[in-house]
Amino acid sequence: MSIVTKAIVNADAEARYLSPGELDRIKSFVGSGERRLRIAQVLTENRERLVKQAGDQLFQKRPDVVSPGGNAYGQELTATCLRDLDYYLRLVTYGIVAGDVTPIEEIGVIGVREMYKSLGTPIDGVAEGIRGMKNGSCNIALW
Ligand SMILES: CCC1=C(C)/C(=C/C2=NC(=C\c3[nH]c(/C=C4\NC(=O)[C@H](C)[C@H]4CC)c(C)c3CCC(=O)O)/C(CCC(=O)O)=C2C)NC1=O
Repeated sequence: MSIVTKAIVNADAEARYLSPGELDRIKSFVGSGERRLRIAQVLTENRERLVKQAGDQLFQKRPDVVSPGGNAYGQELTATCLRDLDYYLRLVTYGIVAGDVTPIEEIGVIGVREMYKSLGTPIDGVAEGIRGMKNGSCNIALW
C-alpha cells in the first residue's frame, strides 16, 4: 500500500476527511515523487552490479558461508544467496516507490528469521549482504 492508499483507508474507516497531518504527508510524498522514482530507476538499472559487489564483499568477509559446509557453498547455493540479495533490492525499490516500508516488511521481513533459521542460513550474513547493497547504492554518484 502506498501512503496515499493507507491514509484513505484509515480515514474512510472512520468516515472522516483526510486530516491536515495526512494531507501534509501526502503533499511531501507527491513532492518527492520524481526523486523517488529516479532512485528506484537507478537501483533497478544497477541491480546486477549492486548485487554482485555486495555478494563479493560478503563472501570476502564471511568466507565460511561459501566454504564446504557453508550455507551458500557451491555454485547453485551461491546463486540462490545472490538471488535473495536481489529479492531484497527489489523490495527496497517497492518501498521507495510506495513511500512506505510496509511492502518490504510484509514480503521480506515478517517471518523471515524463522524461515532462514529453518534453512540454516545465517541471518547476520543476509543482513551483511543487504548492508553491502546499501553502501553500494549510496556510492552511485548519480543522484
Ligand atoms: C521476496 C521474499 C523472499 C525471500 C526473502 C526468500 C528467501 C528464500 N531463500 C531461500 C534459500 C536460500 N537462501 C540462501 C541465502 C544465503 N545463504 C547464506 O549463507 C548467505 C548469508 C545468504 C545470501 C546473502 C541460500 C544459500 C538458500 C538455499 C539454502 C538451501 O537450499 O540449502 C529460500 C528457500 C527456497 C529457495 O531455495 O528458493 C527462500 C524462500 N524467498 C522469497 O520469496
